Amino acid sequence: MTLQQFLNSKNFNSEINEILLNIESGSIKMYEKINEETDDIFGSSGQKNVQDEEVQKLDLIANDIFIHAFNTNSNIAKILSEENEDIIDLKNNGKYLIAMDPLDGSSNIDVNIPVGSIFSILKNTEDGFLQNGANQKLACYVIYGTTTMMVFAINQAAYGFTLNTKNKQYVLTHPNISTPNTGNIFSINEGNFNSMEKEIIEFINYCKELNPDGKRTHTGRFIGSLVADFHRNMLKGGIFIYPTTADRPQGQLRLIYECNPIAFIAKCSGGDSTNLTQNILDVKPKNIHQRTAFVVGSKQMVNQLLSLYKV
Ligand code: AFP
Repeated sequence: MTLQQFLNSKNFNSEINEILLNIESGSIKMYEKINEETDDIFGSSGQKNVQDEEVQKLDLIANDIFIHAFNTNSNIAKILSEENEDIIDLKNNGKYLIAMDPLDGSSNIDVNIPVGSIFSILKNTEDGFLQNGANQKLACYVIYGTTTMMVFAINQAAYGFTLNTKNKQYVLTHPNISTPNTGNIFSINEGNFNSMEKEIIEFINYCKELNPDGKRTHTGRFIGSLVADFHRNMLKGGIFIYPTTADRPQGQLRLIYECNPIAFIAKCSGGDSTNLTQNILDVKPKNIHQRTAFVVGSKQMVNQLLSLYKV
């Protein structure tokens, strides 16, 4: 079943369908850029973004592609992008807001590791982008990996579509994604080990414990590309942790356009998320590029980590 056929078979509202088709067309352009054109996609653009991070050439390409894709949609009032300090006002009374990280994990482009695009869709209310993640109407990511996949969550369910690269159609390959309640994967950058909270260290040590036969109980996987790390854990069962650290006292990941959409997809597939104080989806953002500590994954593993904070 193609994405279009799937949308015809559901009764999501037509505005949501249109946004999904915008993401579809933008992501196919991204696929073509990365896999078929390959000219001028590597390396730094020489610019820094609002967070003082180096902007890669493909970051700018992705930003332009998706802004262009949404620009034509009169249902979208504003776009918030990781690559733009200010909100982009499309100057219409559209009912929806889009927050996006057009290219997550861009430091991985030059070494051929999967990257992704992340989208959060909110109603256009007077709070603007400063709404709890629980208010999201739709959350979506695209992973450009060994295959290109579009995963989205709506109405409490999560779906995955894989791009057939011959006819450039997304095909439903993962209907009603359900994440395992527990798993054996833990994903964390252990380079931060010595500046993490003691509870996180305790959890990592627990993951490294051996069973009575002397075999490992967990496996460590961290690729440094949130979408790829989350996607694997969602399908196989596991936990992703990016806590506050000495280098990143507020956390590394952005609440509105990285953590919220990923947390929403996790919830709709049966997983859970937290900033280690409260559920990520209940956090009221204070500013548009806010960072946060982020834990997401299989319910039982998230609960186990949180239980260490209660002792
Ligand atoms: P970029 O989008 O700036 O490349 O950042 C990627 C990311 O936010 C996320 O995808 C990773 O989980 C995380 O950074 C990796 O960061 P560390 O290098 O600090 O582990």
